[in-house]
Amino acid sequence: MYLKPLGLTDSHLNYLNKNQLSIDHLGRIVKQNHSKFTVKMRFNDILALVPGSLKYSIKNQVELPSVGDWVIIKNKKESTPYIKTILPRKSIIKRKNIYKLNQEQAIASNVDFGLIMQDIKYDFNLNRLDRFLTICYASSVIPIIILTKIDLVKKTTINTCIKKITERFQDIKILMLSNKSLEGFKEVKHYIKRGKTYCCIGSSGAGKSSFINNLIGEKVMLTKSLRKKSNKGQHTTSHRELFILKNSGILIDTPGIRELGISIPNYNLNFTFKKIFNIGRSCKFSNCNHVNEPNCEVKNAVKTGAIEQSLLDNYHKMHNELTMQQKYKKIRR
Ligand SMILES: Nc1nc2c(ncn2[C@@H]2O[C@H](COP(=O)(O)OP(=O)(O)OP(=O)(O)O)[C@@H](O)[C@H]2O)c(=O)[nH]1
Ligand SMILES: [Mg+2]
Ligand SMILES: [Zn+2]
Repeated sequence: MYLKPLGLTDSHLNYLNKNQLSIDHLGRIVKQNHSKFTVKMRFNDILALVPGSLKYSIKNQVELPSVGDWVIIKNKKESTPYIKTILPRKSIIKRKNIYKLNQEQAIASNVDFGLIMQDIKYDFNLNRLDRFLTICYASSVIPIIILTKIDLVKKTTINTCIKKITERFQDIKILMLSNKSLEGFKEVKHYIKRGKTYCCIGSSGAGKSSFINNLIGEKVMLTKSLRKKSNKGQHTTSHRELFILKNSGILIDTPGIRELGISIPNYNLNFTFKKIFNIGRSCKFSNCNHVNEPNCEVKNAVKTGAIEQSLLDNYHKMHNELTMQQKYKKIRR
């Protein structure tokens, strides 16, 4: 197989040229299972390991190879192929490592679009959208919101949800679909472009794996019904995997995220909370926290209804979380 459908670009070829490397050693990680990586190369797939030298030379877990990375493989024809180098990443979707709090964890690399998926019936939540959007913006990934399971709700519910999202975020594409009736797939397919990489993120049970199965037209990922009592997903997908759609884009499935720890510098919140950021520029103090400072235009906007109280509340919550994290990082240094 040639590498173009896998997302190969001129920048990868330039890197090879500059470093006098052969394209025969280049591949893209399509699957990770513990310490083993499946790497798609020009003519075949190989199973590669990460050598100790790479593991011990890194400062942060996020520097370890992840699904979506372009890598150089050594010992390709021998029994122990290994990942020698990771090519510079165009983007990296990452989250807080829930086991090592001062570290980050890569979800997927070299992603162009983040498909934020929410089950419209049981999972619709604006505050959670804020978090997923922040992850996308902090990763240099363009977000697209996909509401799933529209077969389970009335048209009026769909319209209300769309209205709530568009009131909060003005310039984000919103798509909706049903994995059961396949309504909405025609439009979704229109947004999936050849050679571009799309990463599905969202809570467990949102329908990420069902979506990928439907796009591929075959059951490549296992799916499971929601838990009866809580209507929450069962954390069915436990690994990340990349799929190439025929004559179309590249899709990455990820496990549903349990605790959405964000791990980014504060300024990135300005993209998610653009409304607050724009109005906040007129506050009396340039470093206004919009809590109880005098002449705070953001607080005024809440009074007039131009900014929703719930938006400001979530901004404060996420802002405080990030500030605490920065302090914690400084202490650990
Ligand atoms: N009615 C309906 N059910 C859906 C839809 N999409 C997914 N489901 C069901 O919801 C359940 C969870 O779907 P999955 O595709 O496994 O969800 P997931 O996001 O991959 O979940 P994790 O792998 O746990 O993160 C399954 O029983 C699906 O059949 C939809 O559009 N409509
Ligand atoms: Mg899944
Ligand atoms: Zn203010």
